[in-house]
Amino acid sequence: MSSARPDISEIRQAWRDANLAPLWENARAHRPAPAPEPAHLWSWQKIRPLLSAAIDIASPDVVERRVLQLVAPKHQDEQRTSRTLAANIQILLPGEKARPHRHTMNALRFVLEGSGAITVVDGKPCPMEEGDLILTPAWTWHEHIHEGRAPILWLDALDVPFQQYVGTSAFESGPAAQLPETIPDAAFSLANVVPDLDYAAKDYSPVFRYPYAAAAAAVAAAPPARDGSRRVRYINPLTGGSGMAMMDCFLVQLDTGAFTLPFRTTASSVCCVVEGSGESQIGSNTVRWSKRDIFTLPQGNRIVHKSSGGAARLFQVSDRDLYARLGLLREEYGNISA
Ligand code: 1HN
Repeated sequence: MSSARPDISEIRQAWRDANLAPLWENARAHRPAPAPEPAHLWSWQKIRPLLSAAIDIASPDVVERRVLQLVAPKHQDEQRTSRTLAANIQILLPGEKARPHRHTMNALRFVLEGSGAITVVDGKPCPMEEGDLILTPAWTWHEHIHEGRAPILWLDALDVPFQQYVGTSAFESGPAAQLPETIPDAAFSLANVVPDLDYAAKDYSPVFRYPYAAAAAAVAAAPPARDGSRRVRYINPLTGGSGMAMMDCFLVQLDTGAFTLPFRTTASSVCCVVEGSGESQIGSNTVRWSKRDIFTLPQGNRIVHKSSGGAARLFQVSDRDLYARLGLLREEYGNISA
């Protein structure tokens, strides 16, 4: 008697029981990359009243932070803004405080509306005025205190999705028993003179605050970058590298009427309109934007920006430097098919 042919359903069950799976039936294997994810716009005019609604519903006396997450349609399940970044809006009323804590996730604050708050980072008070960028890097203690006269709203951007993926998220409530040493900002008051210290000591900028007026003056004077926009990068003055390991920030100026050269990158960004209005072609979508709007530039899309009316300025937070250090950054300029 010849031996019976093996029964395929029995083999499948045996594979499952042994935690084995045939690669040739995996829909993701050996396929071209999926089409780039579409850009998403949060129009300030539309979301501003919805942000106000959080004021009565959540108080920082009770919840850790009064924050609404900007969840991109493609990332609903993970509640994130892009593959690596979580962008949120935080609101604080005059007299309110958001208590101190620290976490392994890097975070930044970019002020959208209001003034008069401070973020205290490892004991250093960082004033928050419109357009200011404040870093609260990995494992630094931070709290927010608002002594202004009107609500303040800022964009929070964090590397939460990336750190969840790599399994490094940790959190600790304050107050801090002991604060690490910091370097006074006065030691960095001249851009081309910095303290002579061990560069490798920390992988984030020792200066946490980047005031808008100075950044805006710098970008206005910057020569055009490869795509034709004027761009400045928010760096760590000790290394010339990105301000924090996982988030790389830029201020972009689009001069009146000019189009940028088409650009495509494997990195993703979240943009926030600081001044002016305009439109961006992002893949097959056209996003029309004005002051305080927030939109995504998901990886792989062909991107062209244009200001309408006068010059426009965009704040951009990206995972560009992270991808570059991992050997994953690919960038193209010019003749790119949509
Ligand atoms: C956080 O620590 C803050 O400190 C805001 O203001 C938003 C979202 C996820 C995890 C930590 C803050 C956050 C956050």
